[in-house]
Amino acid sequence: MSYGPKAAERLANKIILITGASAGIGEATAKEFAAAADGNVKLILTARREDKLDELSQELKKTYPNIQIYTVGLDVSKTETIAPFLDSLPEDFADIDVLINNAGKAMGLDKVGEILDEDINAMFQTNVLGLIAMTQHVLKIFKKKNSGDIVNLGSIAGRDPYPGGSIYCATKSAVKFFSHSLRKELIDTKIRVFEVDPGNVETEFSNVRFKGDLERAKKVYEGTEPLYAPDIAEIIVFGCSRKQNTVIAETLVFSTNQAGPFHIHRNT
Ligand code: 8X3
Repeated sequence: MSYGPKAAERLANKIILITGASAGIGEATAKEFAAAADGNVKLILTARREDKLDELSQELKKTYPNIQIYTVGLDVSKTETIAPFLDSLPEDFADIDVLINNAGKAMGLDKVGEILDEDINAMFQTNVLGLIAMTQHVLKIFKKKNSGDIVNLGSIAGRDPYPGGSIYCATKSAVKFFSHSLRKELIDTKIRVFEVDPGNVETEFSNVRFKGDLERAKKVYEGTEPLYAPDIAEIIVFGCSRKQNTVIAETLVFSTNQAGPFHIHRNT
């Protein structure tokens, strides 16, 4: 999609760090930034699966020979690795302009009392503690130059909690309140904080939630036309390519046939 010449100008030469960039919304966001700026950006792509990042990097470089990409294997849940990762960025990539805090996951739909400790820890470590740690470190860079964009991926789950989602919903409401507190703290700066809250997006999300049970994952989207990763990527890039005086503070995004976590019309 084209956001027009003004958007391309506003994005030109930006250094954009995306977490969870190996698939889904992260990968789509990398592609969307590249397209919107016609390759005139520097992308720092991070995720646990480095091979996937390399594939994405090759693909983007083929389409946009001018694009600059730096890929790093990073698991944001290992919060102690975040500062060393930022410190080791090549000089050309060190002065980050945009942070897309995308890495996140849901594990299971178990009721309270039956939730595995490892699932609780995994969700909080990645969705909350990883996001907070990354933000704290990158914010130092943004404060020095009094500019920068932080996009936090929330969820409908952070607004409308549902049975079986207690931990995931708690992590996403934590993202919401962290984001809004941060925006208030930064009121006297030019640093922008965006929160994007998707509903059902057909990605690896449900495969991960149901731990590889693909049949169960497929059922989440059965009979619906869900959102796809590029639909959310467009909204992220639209936000980051607005004029400096504008912040799209929060965005709730459903597919046309969804109105709540389980309020979904299905053609079945
Ligand atoms: C994903 C949306 O409704 O499965 O963040 O929690 S939901």
